[in-house]
Amino acid sequence: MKDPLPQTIYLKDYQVSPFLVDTTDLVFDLGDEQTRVTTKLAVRRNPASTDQVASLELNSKGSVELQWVEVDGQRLDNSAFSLTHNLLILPNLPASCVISTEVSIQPQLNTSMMGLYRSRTMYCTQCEAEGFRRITYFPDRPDIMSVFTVKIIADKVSYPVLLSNGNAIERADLDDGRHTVTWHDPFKKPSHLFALVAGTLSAVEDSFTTMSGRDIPLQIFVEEKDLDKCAHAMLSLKNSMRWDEEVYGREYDLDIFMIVAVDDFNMGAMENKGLNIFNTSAVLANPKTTTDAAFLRVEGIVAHEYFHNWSGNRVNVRDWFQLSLKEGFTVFRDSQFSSDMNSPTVKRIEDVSFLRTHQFAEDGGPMSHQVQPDSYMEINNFYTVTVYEKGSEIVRMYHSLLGAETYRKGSDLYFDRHDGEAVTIEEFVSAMEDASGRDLTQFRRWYKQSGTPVLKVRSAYDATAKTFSLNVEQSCPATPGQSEKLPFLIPVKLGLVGADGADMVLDDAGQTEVVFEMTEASQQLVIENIDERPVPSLLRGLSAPVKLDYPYSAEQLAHLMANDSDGFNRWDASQALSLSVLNQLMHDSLHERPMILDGQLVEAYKALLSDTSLDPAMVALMLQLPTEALLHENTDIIHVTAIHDARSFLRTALAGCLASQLEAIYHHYNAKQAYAPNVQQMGGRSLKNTALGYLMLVDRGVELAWAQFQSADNMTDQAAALTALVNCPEASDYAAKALSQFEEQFRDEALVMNLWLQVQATNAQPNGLERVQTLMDHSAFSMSNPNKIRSLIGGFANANHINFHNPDGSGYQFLTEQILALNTVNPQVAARLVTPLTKWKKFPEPNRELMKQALQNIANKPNLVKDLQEIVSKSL
Ligand code: B3K
Ligand code: ZN
Repeated sequence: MKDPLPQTIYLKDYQVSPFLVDTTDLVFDLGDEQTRVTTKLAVRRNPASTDQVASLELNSKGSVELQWVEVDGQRLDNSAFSLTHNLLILPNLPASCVISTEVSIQPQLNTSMMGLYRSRTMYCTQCEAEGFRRITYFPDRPDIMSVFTVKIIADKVSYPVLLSNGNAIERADLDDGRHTVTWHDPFKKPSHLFALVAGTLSAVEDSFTTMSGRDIPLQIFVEEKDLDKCAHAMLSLKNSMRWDEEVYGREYDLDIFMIVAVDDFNMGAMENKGLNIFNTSAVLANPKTTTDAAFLRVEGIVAHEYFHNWSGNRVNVRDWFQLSLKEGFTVFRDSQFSSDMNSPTVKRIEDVSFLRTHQFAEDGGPMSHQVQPDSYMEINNFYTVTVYEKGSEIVRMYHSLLGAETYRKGSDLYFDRHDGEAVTIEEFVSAMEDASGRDLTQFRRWYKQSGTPVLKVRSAYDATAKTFSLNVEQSCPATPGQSEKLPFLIPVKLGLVGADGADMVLDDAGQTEVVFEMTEASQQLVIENIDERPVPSLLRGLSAPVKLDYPYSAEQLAHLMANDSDGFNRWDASQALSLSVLNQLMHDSLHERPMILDGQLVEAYKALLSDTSLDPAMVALMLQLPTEALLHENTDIIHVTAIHDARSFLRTALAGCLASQLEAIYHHYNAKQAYAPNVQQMGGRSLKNTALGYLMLVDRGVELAWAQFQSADNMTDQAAALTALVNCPEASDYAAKALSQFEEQFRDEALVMNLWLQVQATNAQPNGLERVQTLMDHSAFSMSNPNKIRSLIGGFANANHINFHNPDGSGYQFLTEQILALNTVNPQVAARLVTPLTKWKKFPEPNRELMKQALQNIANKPNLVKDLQEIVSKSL
């Protein structure tokens, strides 16, 4: 029999907690068999609650076993409270009292990686969203904020380092070989920001002097073997601390800041107060083992978690429907930081590519939801690209609508007003309104209407009146639960590019770029004194998270590609031009017509490659054709093979036409220099390796790739060469040699071996599934490590489309088996793996039915966790 659907939680049902918790005192006695946790909560009735006789409800989950409970020191007998499988209910409490409990838990058996669990030799925690209830009985909701004091007791030899939030206030050795450390965090915090770590860890130490002159020790704790991989994270941390002071006026508050790296972690990292816990993949970096992309990821995640200290910790969320209040805001803050540290245009292109590929796809599928959802079944399913990335786009729009200065006034007001509170998205909007004096009523729709709006723009040039008019219409497709949408406030940043390639003057003030604020379903913008028909450069920098529909000709796109003063739109024109070519090729492939290379695109690329004034990073990005994943998002019906064949054809044909230019570029940027992860070098490596990818297709690359693989002194070049060889049908001998050499060289480097798994998982040559299945038995793989699952199984299902979507259904069956194997073991990782199957409605038969069947098979599993039940039931 099918399990009933889990309960849905609604935003409209939010009620303040009947009790507040002023202080939380915890004692952890860590043992191999049992861990004992005693909890002392100073509680009082909440004056804001309308129910002053309510019982106190404390949450639990998993293997929390209650030993006893006391009220004001009096042990309660079993009739004085009730215990359900996940609640301890205490009736008839006085106005204020101290509740004490003791529980036993078994972190060594906890595979969910929520609550207290073990990663290799250490204990660590992850409490957001609802992990704290796996540790002890507690009112586990973000609006309960209290001052924590935490005493940890553990064996001194196995766990010499004992960490929690705040400052260490007491250390002592016990007679029996154990020791204790007590931590006190002076800032009130919600339970999801609690952290504990115990293990044998080594630390890299540094310090930072804050704007008010306080010296803050900084520590990054890792296993000893990884001490040589912390310098980049430390530098990123110091840069983040300085940047947040300079750009947002935010100073660090505690007396110490710590980061701990753990191997087994469900996501990138977690912003626990003063004690951030990181996935090793998001903190460790060293040129020999880490690619440029991973260096940038480390910098961005270190910054993101640090920035949460204000946007999330000092000002917290009232309930989980407000998640984007901290996540969207913090993603925007980290993207501003990464732009300032590196190339703003490159960063914007990467962010928009990610948004279009993943968030637009989510918004167009069955899991489409608002940035502030109305309901959820399992909150962990809502840590999504919509909440994070679209949420960040919304904050970005405040920045562009209000201007940097007023935006800063708004953020200052928000932080000052709500310091120490748990608030809602509405409070953020109000702060922006009050700081700017603007009415943002219509703008609020961005939070409550799901779906990706489409901006349809048509233009007309009147040579006699010398006017250029833009007729703009906005619409937003129906999404689950929302058939009709009201118009959004859409900032459309635009310029007009003349025949000479220069931006035209748009108004009397001499501006060459304006932000047109679209508020109606349909509007007209007339620009006067325009002497010739321009090419409009629309939505510069993607000024709003919308899709643009404008009938550009290939000539116009080539013109923008060569001339647009907005670097982002220059790249976007290259994407639009190649996209239109790919669409035609796809069509030809589908109808078994010969595919023919478009001359305009070749000419545009030739011009691009001859323009020596361009940033190599930009040239690389413009040369990279839209990915198959983006093509899937961009089409109504996903013809996997036609898409794959069209893209392969175009890459090969371009490689043939551009070979000598690409070869010259390759050699130019292959000049030896000492590796540094800086913008300039990264751009050169990116272009060189993009050129290598093309040269592999025309017989010119294999020897180059093999030589590069052998001589590389850094992981960016070595991994690019390995990927090139593995994906090249003519290089199978070299590929096999490179794979085994790589394995030999890096068998002790878990993160590098994950890359090794991923390169093979995404190899698009035939028999992909067999290769993945073989790798499942390799010692570098483990079903209990989320990074390895993401690299091998996730890599295959999300990025090896031609193999995963094999029309015999074998890819779907394989994925279903892995999801079900993870069902109760690690629900969060299992739920993330379902995403590719949720898109079944966009596929033609037989894939459509096979994908649907796979979802059905998951749905039919008895004891399906609610994480999976929610996604599967909403997708079917
Ligand atoms: N706030 C955490 C995410 C927690 C995810 C829980 N499933 C990391 C971050 O966004 O910084
Ligand atoms: Zn975050």
